[in-house]
Amino acid sequence: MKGNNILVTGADGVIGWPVCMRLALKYPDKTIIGIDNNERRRWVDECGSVSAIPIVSMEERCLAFEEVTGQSNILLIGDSIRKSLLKLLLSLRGIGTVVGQSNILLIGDSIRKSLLKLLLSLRGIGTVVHLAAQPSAPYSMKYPLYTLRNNNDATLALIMAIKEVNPKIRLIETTTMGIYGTPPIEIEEDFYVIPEPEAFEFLPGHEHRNPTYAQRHKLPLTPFQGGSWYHRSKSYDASMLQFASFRYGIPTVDLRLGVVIGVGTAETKKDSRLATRFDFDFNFGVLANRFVAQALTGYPLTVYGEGGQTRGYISLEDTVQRIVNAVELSNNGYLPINILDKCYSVREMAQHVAKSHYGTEVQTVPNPRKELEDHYYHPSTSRMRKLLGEPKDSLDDVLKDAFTTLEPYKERIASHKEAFMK
Ligand code: USQ
Repeated sequence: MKGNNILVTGADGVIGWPVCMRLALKYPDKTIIGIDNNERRRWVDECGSVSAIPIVSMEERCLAFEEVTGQSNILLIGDSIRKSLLKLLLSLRGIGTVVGQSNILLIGDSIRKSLLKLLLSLRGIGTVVHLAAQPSAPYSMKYPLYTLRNNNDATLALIMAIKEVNPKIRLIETTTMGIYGTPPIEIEEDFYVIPEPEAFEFLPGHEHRNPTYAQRHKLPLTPFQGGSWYHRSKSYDASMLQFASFRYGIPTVDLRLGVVIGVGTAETKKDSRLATRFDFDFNFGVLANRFVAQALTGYPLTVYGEGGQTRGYISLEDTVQRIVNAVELSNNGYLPINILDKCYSVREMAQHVAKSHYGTEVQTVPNPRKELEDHYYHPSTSRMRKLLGEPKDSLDDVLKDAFTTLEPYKERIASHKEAFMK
């Protein structure tokens, strides 16, 4: 792997924290620098919910990781340290006037970019794993501007910082399968080749039969069919990544994640202080996770509308491993990879969960989202399987593990069950 250390953005997130730990264990000689603005904790709190599994602060996580593994190569930078870095930056740049500490974070993108540049250069970073985002579709429909600014500004600031510091820094971002929407065609991980019109076969010339014809008529597979502002923000990110890779030569991997489910990974289970969050509320809980939390508290599973909405699912454990494996890829240009294992409709997922937990009721609720409720969904995963390995966890493994792990937190979930539908 080129470069030295690894920067992980969104290091306090469901996926970010276990990714930091696995990278730290895999690369004991590298420092894993995780940054996070702690917003996920605030969003869920604002929605009147909590993580079903209690989580400790970023600082405590770091200390616990060191205590449990004997390794001290994770450096987590939360808001307060970010402020310190900004102050450092302001002094390095000889800025004369600072209007009070609380104003520092309100300064716009150029400072954010400068801060990132400082971080990238001072710490000798060779790879950036960009996971930071506001990831909820329903929350994004309430706060579109916030979501776009939060997600797209950060990605652009990161791209420009990399371009200016060292365009050889590898950039890995998790976007989403949702950028494709639910198209009535196979979702390839590659470019879409415009089919040759049959009629042309009979025309003189046949230039279109030359291989360059096919190359010229390849289009990126329409990444603009997402069904929420969140999904759209990731389409814009994918477009920026592709452009930046082409324009500045940044080696980029775009991991298009399906719905990530489950309660933890090998590392999060080593100690309760290493746990990652588990959300079940209307905005931040994802389908299977919500269903497990609902089943445990005797709340009927909430199938929206006809329940034919089909998505690709993958366990948190398998997701973390695919992201960590992506660090070793050696692509030069822009490489999109679909990350999911199997597809299920909402109805099928409800049946699986109900079967795993005796006595669970399934109810149909009017769909609070605008989406197709019965549709074709066939994503390709061959590139993931070839380059990043086969996922290992079955849906039954994930559900069983979730039921066992969450059992002690039933009361905690039950005391927030109004958050299931608001
Ligand atoms: N759904 C229900 N009942 C519920 C919750 C959801 O029927 O109680 C339905 C939704 O309407 C949707 C499907 O289940 O049709 C999946 O919903 P979700 O909340 O699990 O997933 P989604 O909103 O698509 O977003 C999640 C993550 C997002 C990630 C995305 C991958 O929040 O960050 O990018 O999954 S994907 O779905 O492939 O786009």
